[in-house]
Amino acid sequence: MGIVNVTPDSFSDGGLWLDPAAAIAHGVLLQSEGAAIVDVGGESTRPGAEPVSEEEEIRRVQPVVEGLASSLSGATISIDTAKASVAAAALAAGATLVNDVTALAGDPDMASVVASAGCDVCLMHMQGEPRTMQANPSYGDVVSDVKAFLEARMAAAVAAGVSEERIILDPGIGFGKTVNHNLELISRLSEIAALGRPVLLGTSRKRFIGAVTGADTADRLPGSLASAVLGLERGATIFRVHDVAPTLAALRLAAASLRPSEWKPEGEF
Ligand code: HH2
Repeated sequence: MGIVNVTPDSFSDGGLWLDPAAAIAHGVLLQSEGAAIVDVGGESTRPGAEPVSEEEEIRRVQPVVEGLASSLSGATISIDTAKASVAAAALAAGATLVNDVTALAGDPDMASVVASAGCDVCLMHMQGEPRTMQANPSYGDVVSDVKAFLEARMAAAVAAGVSEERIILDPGIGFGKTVNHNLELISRLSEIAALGRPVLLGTSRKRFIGAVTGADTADRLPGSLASAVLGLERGATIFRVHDVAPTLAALRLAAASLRPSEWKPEGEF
């Protein structure tokens, strides 16, 4: 999953793809590098980010989703939003996956938008809300707490009419978590994978990588690759990343080493 942030303030690429044509071109590039999913977001969720109105968010993402729908061949378009109206506009414009960092709990209308569209949905764990989530994150056992939350949100989604086979789960790296919480979640990701749904891991360039390696945002690719490889080994199957080509290369090598008998030349990952 390649990231296209149509925002002025995203933590690593804010302002780069605000122009719809530039955002569309970037999504096309990410697909050419091997992304199977292109995730379009119009509101930054970085710690401390200010909320964006729904009109402004739709204004940012709708032309990009529309443009990608006619420019991408075969890749899934994902909309990264917590707002039902934004999700509905993006689904109408060609998106088929709703990536909701509030796991359908942020907007009372989101579950019904997803259920009636019959689209795929990613349910992510977050403690608190972006403006304040890094103030003092605390858990009993972070992995058990995140797992219980995801299980409950999955049950709520199914109760609202979302089919279970459409659900992707995400521990929400960096969302209301200390460095240690993030490391623990990666280390024990298999416990989340045991819920039986595909697991999405979003570690790309995040702050905990800087804390461990000392690298600034622009220099966090090596740490991002290490976390993706570890995540693969522990059951993640979708990787939300800024740097698609190097991530795919690292995952290909890791996957081939984990299952040598399944590796074939020219094989699709
Ligand atoms: N992380 C970010 C945004 N959306 N969605 C999912 N499912 N999982 C994540 O880990 C995740 C996410 C934050 O990263 P980014 O989009 O690069 O920055 P920003 O929120 O500042 O736009």
